Amino acid sequence: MKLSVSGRAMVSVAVATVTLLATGSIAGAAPAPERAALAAAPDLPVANVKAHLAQLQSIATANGGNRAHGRAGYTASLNYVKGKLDAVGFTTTVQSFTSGGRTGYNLIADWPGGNANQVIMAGSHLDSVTSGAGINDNGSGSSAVLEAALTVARTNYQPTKHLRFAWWGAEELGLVGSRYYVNSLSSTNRARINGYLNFDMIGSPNPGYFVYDDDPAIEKTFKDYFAGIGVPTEIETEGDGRSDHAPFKSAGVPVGGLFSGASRAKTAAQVTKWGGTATAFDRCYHSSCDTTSNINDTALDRNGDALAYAVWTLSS
Ligand code: DTR
Ligand code: ZN
Ligand code: ZN
Repeated sequence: MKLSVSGRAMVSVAVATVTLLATGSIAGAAPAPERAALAAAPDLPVANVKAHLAQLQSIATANGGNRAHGRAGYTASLNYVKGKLDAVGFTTTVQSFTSGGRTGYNLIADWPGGNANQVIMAGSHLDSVTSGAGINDNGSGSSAVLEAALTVARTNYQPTKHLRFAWWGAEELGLVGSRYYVNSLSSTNRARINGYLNFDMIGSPNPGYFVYDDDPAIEKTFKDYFAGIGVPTEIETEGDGRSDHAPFKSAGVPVGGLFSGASRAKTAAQVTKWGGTATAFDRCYHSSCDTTSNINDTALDRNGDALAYAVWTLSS
């Protein structure tokens, strides 16, 4: 399937400078509760997120059973997401790269407006492994980020900062797409990014609620949200370097994100905390059974709403 844009694509990133605080924290990040007062984030309709997952499942089923880098299922997934965003006023850019002898694509979507010198990004990888549809890994993150972007448009949210959303290619080959994007930014454009929020596996069937402990302000924003709904969280400890926030962190961009668990087993203490069973958080990790039946709706709902809360709070 052809991309709905020419294969040749450039990243167009606004040009200005921004100074990150010495601590690397988000410039001007007030304590989350105050910011939350400024930006009442809307609820992200989980039914809409699940509808995107159903589309990604159909795409995988129609394209050899996967949505992997360099395959028709990935291109169809990108065209689905891009079509939704183009229809509601986002400025989209498709960035191409090669990996493993195949062409890969990142999709970048800018919401017009906001201070170009202070960019808040939310992203997720759109590719699956070759063995399956990749609905939890990572249709869950991609669909929640898409629904957050569509909610920005639907509510005509006009934040102080500039909002940019991204769907990465070839994460499963080693964070290839996100690293290509970061390395393609000028130092000026990179410094403009106040924060990057990553969402990779947020609907695991036996879920845990893990918050990345990288940037303190971003971490606190997520923890405030979950405290507000009475859901305990833990620090994400297995992910350093294991998802698309890593290239941003290496470049000095404040990062954060959410994770509901992969092949590791939930401990007895975590079962007491979160329910579920003392088995893998996601027994279908990188397997053919990672389909639409491999999703916990409550985890998808809670993490999607936390995503929206963080985007609204950190961009207000
Ligand atoms: N590397 C991711 C899955 C993954 C494993 N541990 C973490 C921690 C934080 C985010 C993601 C992950 C993948 O297979 O796509
Ligand atoms: Zn994976
Ligand atoms: Zn993943």
